[in-house]
Amino acid sequence: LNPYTKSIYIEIGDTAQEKFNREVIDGLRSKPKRLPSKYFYDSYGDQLFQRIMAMPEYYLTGCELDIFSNKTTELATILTMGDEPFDLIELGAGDAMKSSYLLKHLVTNGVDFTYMPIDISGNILSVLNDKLKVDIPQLDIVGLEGEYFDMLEKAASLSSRRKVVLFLGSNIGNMELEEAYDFCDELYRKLSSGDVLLIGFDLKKNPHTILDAYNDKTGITATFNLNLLTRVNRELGGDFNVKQFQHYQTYDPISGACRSYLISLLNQDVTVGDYTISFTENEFIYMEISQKFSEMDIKQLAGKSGFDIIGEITDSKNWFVDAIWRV
Ligand code: AVI
Repeated sequence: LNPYTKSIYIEIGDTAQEKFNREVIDGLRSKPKRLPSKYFYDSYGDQLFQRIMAMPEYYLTGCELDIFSNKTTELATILTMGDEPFDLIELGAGDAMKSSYLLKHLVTNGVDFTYMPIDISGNILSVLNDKLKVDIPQLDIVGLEGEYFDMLEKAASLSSRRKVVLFLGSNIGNMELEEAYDFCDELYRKLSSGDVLLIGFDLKKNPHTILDAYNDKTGITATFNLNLLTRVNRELGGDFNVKQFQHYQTYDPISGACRSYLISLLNQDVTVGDYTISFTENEFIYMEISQKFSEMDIKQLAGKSGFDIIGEITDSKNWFVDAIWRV
């Protein structure tokens, strides 16, 4: 992009589809090639991720579920901090499988709060709304459809109550470390003094356990990665031959980076819209990072972005932590 084109983008504003197109083309034209994993989640990608979460190797969901279902009172005590009413905002709520334990507990105990799930998908929000209306009829719920930070501002404009923000599932791990720092920084700036963030981190552990979670023998994770090529074909006029790419997963115990790649199995040209992208045999596309953290990594992230650490709840295996930070 030359600066002139850039300013036009800013002036007109990208639609979601234009942004997807721009990020895919930029990624495929960069060296090394890469694709943003945030685009994994079309409707088939959503289904595949549900299947990943149900796989025995993918321990993350079970660990955080253990925290939410068995340490609910502890969680509620730290988050509510007395009787003051608050807004409970969940970033990327999905089906709220884990948080619904907390929601039920709070409602049963007569706590005054509004649940505000934020999701980019209006469809997911309406399914969630219908489900929660049945499961927890007394719950006060306001769904916010859009990007996290835009919707956080919206939430602040709707009410001046204290905010408790949930960011679960080690979604923070899908950001490069720099991005994770920027993200926490921005979150800190969007919140007010006394607001609380509960953020899930997958911890460093036996490298085999981690690698197996992302390299399942059934090939669901491989299909999850390859599905982005299919999505590019369908939505951006691409002609990837998915059979000519192979999923490759790595985990580095020193940095804690668990990374996925798609390897081109031969020399090939791929067309996406107006662009032709050439691959050499064995060239890779870097697809996703799922960063794993040490206690020290987490402390540094909180400290650098300005948060005070007020609590930490781990699962029974000590594999996953929900950290509680305050502004
Ligand atoms: C959503 N996110 C936290 C998942 C993870 O563990 O990084 C996405 C995922 N990628 C492959 N398997 C699961």
